Amino acid sequence: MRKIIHVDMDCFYVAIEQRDDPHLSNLPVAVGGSSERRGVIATANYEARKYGVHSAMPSGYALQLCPGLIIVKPKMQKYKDESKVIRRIFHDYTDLVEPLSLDEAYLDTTQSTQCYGSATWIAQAICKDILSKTGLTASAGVSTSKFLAKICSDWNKPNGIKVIGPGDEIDFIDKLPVKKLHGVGKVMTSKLESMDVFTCKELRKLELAKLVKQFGKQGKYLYDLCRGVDERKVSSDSVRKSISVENTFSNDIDSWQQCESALFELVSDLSRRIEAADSEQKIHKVYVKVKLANFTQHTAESISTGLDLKLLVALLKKLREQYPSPLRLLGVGVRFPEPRKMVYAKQMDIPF
Ligand code: DCP
Ligand code: MG
Repeated sequence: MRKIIHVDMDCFYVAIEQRDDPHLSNLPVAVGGSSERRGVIATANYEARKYGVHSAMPSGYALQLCPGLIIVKPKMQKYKDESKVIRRIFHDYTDLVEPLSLDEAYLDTTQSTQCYGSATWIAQAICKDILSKTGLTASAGVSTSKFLAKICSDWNKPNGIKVIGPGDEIDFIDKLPVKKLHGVGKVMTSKLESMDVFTCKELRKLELAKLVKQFGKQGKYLYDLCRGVDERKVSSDSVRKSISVENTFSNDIDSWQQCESALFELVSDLSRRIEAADSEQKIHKVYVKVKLANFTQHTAESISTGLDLKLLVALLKKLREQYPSPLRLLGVGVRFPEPRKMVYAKQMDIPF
């Protein structure tokens, strides 16, 4: 039995801006690019969310929805510094910390002895430490797997904790709407609903073969999650060989416009993942990966020291020209150089 905690800061960028500028309190605030420069919203506080403003929305549209919205320019270095403080707090409770972005991480506290080994108390202590060291609130989910811990951290947001202990998983999953499962977007939700599947309990009635036929690899993932099966470990690898993100489409995509906008979305995800890894390692290569409707997989890569969007578009174009059939999956990633092996002095002929 594992004890997994998922911690996620509340309205992270905006909360920092509001903490640092009292003029912003009680107002609808977002952090993002300016509407004149076709910027997008990075995040918005709850006052602004009431108007429908959300992450990744064009700032111009956000202002139409919420005319009083104050849009503050992002100050990434400040957010990174806060993120470091939060990570240090996580490491006070366990070495097994897997950051997902600047403001969220999984923690495996199965072996932790702090707070008498209670994951619930550890989660409470972490939120308390975060508040006292940063003045910001966090929410946490505590359960026996990553996917349940993540759903839980969202359950009582903001500034809330939810726990699903061992033995209570299936009761909770039974009532869970399928759209709450990570990776189940609008298209998949409506497909499942057309099959009369609204909750995970109903999802469990579908046979594996049927789910795989409908959704490919995602089908197996759904089959497992609605049974509470999620063996993914909390991985705190400090030396990584690569970081990548990918998306399996509910319906294969084919037009260049669809492919390009899917790539843009993935690149923005990937850049947050890289930032979250906060690694000292320098990017060495970038690559684009496609899986075609016939399940064959192809990759195009190039040497690059950064996440160069133009280059990634060119790599995607190359793959589309070579393999002009519909895409099941698109992925994008960066590779880091192999860490240099230690060379022992005795094996070398070193002059004085
Ligand atoms: N972010 C971004 N672009 C996105 C989504 C998020 O730049 N498309 C940034 C801004 C967020 C931060 O990442 O503050 C964390 O993302 P979350 O999804 O955790 O959102 P918030 O912390 O802002 O709000 P919540 O209280 O819902 O967690
Ligand atoms: Mg957050």
